[in-house]
Amino acid sequence: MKKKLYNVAIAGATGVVGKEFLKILEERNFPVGEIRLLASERSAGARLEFKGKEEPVRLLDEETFEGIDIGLFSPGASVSAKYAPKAGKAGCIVVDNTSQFRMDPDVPLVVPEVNPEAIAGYKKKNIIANPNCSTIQMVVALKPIHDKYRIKRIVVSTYQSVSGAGKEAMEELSEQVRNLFNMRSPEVKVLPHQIAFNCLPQIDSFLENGYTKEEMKMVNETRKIFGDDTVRVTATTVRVPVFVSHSESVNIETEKPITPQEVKKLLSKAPGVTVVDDPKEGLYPMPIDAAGLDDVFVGRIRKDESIENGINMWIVSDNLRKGAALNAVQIAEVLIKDYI
Ligand code: NAP
Ligand code: 3JM
Repeated sequence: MKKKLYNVAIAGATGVVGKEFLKILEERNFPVGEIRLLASERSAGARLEFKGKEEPVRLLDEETFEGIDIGLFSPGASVSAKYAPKAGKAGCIVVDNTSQFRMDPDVPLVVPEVNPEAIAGYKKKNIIANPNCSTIQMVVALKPIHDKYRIKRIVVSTYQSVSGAGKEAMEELSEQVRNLFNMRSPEVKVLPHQIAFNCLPQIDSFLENGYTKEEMKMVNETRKIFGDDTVRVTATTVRVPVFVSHSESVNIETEKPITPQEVKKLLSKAPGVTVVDDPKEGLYPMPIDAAGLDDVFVGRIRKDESIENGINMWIVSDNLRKGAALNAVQIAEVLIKDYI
């Protein structure tokens, strides 16, 4: 029997997430029929390689999504707001990477290792939301612990790479480093302050409550994905001068007694997780090792000695892969296997 092929559109194809989509569809041999690459007028007419062939980039503005089965979207929140519903109405199932629809009660927010069953809810709008990169890697590591010990509270601090802010932020870090080594003053264009040799405790904009939008994404998305509003979450999100992979220091308090040994055992069997935890040998997850890989890496698993049932851990993952494009392609894989 001939394998069924699916027509796929990538909105934001020329971005860092968009290019990762192309790589991952090819690597995982996703059954693509037509591939339609979409971006703004800045890139319309450019070409990108897919499966050894040069494919043209078209203007998203004129797109009707007629004949497209799956839309992988990462063109920014306001652009998704405009085009994802249009695509959905035309019968294209959109997996959207922006924050636009994540908290919409009619849109499922999915991490396939954690809540694959939620995908069934896509039919209302034909849109499925991909969570924020920092949320994804944290919930992949915490879900097995929550299921067994019930997590009451999560305190997370992130160390997020510049690729999370797109291609221009990556160029900004390179340029600032070059300028500083050449005795020139670094230029600040995309990120709120100099990022070279610095840390910025601001990702996305500030809200009335003193938190950033990125921090509140971690709070609200975690609860929606766990389907549990009683989990208390508090976050501090920080941009660091790393190109790819986000790191997180995560502290959890559980209802049931828990030990680091139990957590290590549980996580070494967990889907999508690799435990790297041998401090005597200097082994723990680091962004340079996780970049380009699929798993969520967990180490520094130890008891929080300040409370009764507490654990500290260090979670690292490639934000462009599991944190964005890979998670979305995994959702599309479940869609074609179980739904369409
Ligand atoms: P990027 O490298 O700056 O790329 C942005 C992409 O969007 C480019 O392809 C750009 O096309 C396209 N674009 C921008 N404005 C557009 C418009 N008006 N119409 C059509 N296309 C437009 O950014 P990125 O890192 O790939 O991230 C893109 C978006 O994905 C983010 O804004 C965010 O919402 C989301 N994101 C999600 C996650 C996640 O799910 N975890 C992680 C990172 C990012 P041109 O080449 O024409 O400029
Ligand atoms: C990651 O256009 C925008 O406002 C996009 C900002 C953005 C987001 C977001 O809010 O969609 C940049 C980088 C994200 C995200 O994953 O939440």
